[in-house]
Amino acid sequence: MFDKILIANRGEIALRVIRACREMGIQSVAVHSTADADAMHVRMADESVCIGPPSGTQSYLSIPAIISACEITGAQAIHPGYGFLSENANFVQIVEDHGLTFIGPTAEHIRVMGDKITAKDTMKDLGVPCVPGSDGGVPDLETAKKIGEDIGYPVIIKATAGGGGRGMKVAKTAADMEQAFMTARAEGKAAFGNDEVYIEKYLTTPRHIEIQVFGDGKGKAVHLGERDCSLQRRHQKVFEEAPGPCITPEERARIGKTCAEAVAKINYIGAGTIEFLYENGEFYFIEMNTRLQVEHPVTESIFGVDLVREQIRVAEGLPMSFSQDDLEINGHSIEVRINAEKLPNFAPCPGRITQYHAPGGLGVRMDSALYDGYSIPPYYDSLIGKLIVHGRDRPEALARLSRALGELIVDGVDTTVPLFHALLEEKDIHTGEYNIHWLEHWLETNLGNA
Ligand code: MV4
Repeated sequence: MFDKILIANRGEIALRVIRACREMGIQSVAVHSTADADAMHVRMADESVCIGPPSGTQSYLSIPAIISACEITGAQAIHPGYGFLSENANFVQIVEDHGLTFIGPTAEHIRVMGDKITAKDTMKDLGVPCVPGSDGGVPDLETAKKIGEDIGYPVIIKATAGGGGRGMKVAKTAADMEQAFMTARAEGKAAFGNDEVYIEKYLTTPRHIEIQVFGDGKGKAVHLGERDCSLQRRHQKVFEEAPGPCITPEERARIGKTCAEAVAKINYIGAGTIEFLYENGEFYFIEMNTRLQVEHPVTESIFGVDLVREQIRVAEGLPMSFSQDDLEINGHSIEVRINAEKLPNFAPCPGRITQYHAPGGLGVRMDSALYDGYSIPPYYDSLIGKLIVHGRDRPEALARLSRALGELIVDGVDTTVPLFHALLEEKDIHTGEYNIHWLEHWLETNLGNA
């Protein structure tokens, strides 16, 4: 059993992990940059260590500083949260080499899924349905053109080291192939030092549906249904919900079983998310994320489980506290991301919070590290809170979201709250009829967003 866990992160996710630790009787260690000395995660943890100057590279991403903080405090395990070092296979290796436990998957699983070509190969072999496309990497333009003719245009060229929308180029017709292929390669090389690319049929109007999986690392795994995260802007999710408004119980059971069996077969440990594009009733695998995701609370809400607690349990070698048959969906949950950003262009808006009041009441969860008088530093991402609501059904969740947004007070900086009030006036949001392009189209039409 762990007595003490170090959280290699900041903001709301650091609080999320500290809370799970406290409920389990485990001591928590916060790490922080000099810019975060007054941050809520530092106040809430049992102990804290300053690990460097403001820049993420020199603090939350500094492997020597974080390992040293473990040695100084006697923490036996590290929870990485999301972002920062959460999907860094090299970090996991170093953590283990120091006799510490990484609360998350193995370095090998992170490596395999971090390379999108090996991820897709692996999933395909495990029986997970994938987008039709090239068989592995595409070495040159000539081969790319041949594949384009074979699978038919439009196609998308993706950098294998990319993901989350970086290093992707669409070729609408054969005439676009040269430009798209060369650009995707160059972007992969420049951003990740890897120019390997692969090609897929471009799906024009899919939804983003992701399956939450969880493994014990010993061949047992479950799925916790899907989240629909189609409402995104520039590959940043803004509104997520579970269950997906367009997914039937039969579809869920089928794709969920496929995903759970796949990760069981590779002895996956901890939380994982298998991302799909969903179009015309079919699922197409695109990527797997080997971390706890920002939007995990919507899954927790409908299944009534604590995913962080389970992560810690399996990292300790304990079994998960539930099996597939124990998992039953109760109602509907929606999360909105409250960012310190100024509309219409979502410009980051750091600054001092003059007043903060969190909403409450039945079915309302506010995960945030804000407090009255807190100054949001300009060095990190702009997520300042997640409002998660739960209702017996989707209409009740939407009504509760509107009510809770009305109670929320964040004064002193601009936030994305007005966006959500406006979205809740939209018929398509109430009917659930949206796809991955809906939000960007809406922003252009309604806010004149670039
Ligand atoms: C695609 C696609 C259409 N067809 N792949 C964007 C991020 C990365 N995770 C995968 N992405 C896409 N891959 C094929 N074969 C469209 C996207 C895409 C997208 C996906 C999910 C959510 C929002 C998106 C916005 C634009 C493009």
